[in-house]
Amino acid sequence: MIFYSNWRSLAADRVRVALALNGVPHEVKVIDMLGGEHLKPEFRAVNPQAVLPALQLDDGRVLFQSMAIVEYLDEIAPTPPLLPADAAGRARVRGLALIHAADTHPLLVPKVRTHLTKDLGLGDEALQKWLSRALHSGLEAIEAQLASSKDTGPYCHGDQVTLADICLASHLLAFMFFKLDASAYPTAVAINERLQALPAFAAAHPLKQPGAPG
Ligand SMILES: N[C@@H](CCC(=O)N[C@@H](CS)C(=O)NCC(=O)O)C(=O)O
Repeated sequence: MIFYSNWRSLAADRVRVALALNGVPHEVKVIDMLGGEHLKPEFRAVNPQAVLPALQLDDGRVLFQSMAIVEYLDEIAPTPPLLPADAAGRARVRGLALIHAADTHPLLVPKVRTHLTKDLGLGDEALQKWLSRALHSGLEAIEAQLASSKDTGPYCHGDQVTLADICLASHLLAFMFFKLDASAYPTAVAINERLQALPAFAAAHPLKQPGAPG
């Protein structure tokens, strides 16, 4: 398998953590996203949407969209399982994950930031407000769910790491990248600290990947 990735991509991070958790063998191909390599025809031939990540299977088929890829990995290598055994639990985990992956992260990606600044003329301060509002409102919603549910345990859902934790960690990486303060969300922060202490999350951290600033 070839995992098309970049240290700065939060969506790639979600797949990187899943790969680290379930140990599926793969090769990493770094795409220089900040330099625009993902927009070139060579990468569009891999993923016509021109976004990271992508996962090329050994038979040549290419999987796209991080949540679909993580669920694929969970299906082919279900140890540890990234989704709970019960339907309501799976819905809760997917719901928590999607607050980040569907409702928040799309507002932050490079092409949206470029559109806001280059096409619509937003200045740095206004852009930071945009990012801050998106990230705070997402984390506020996640925190409210986590803090109010008896299903929350040491991790987002009980005592097993799930897709919700992968997305929570990704959300807090965005807080780090955009220099925001997450202290108003103590349940989320405490869970993330537990996650970052796990070898898979530690090894997958963006700042430990090739190309990351030293
Ligand atoms: N929903 C997609 C998001 C993919 C995405 O937008 N990836 C970003 C990096 S995190 C990207 O490649 N953006 C390129 C761009 O904005 O030009 C997923 O979860 O895979």
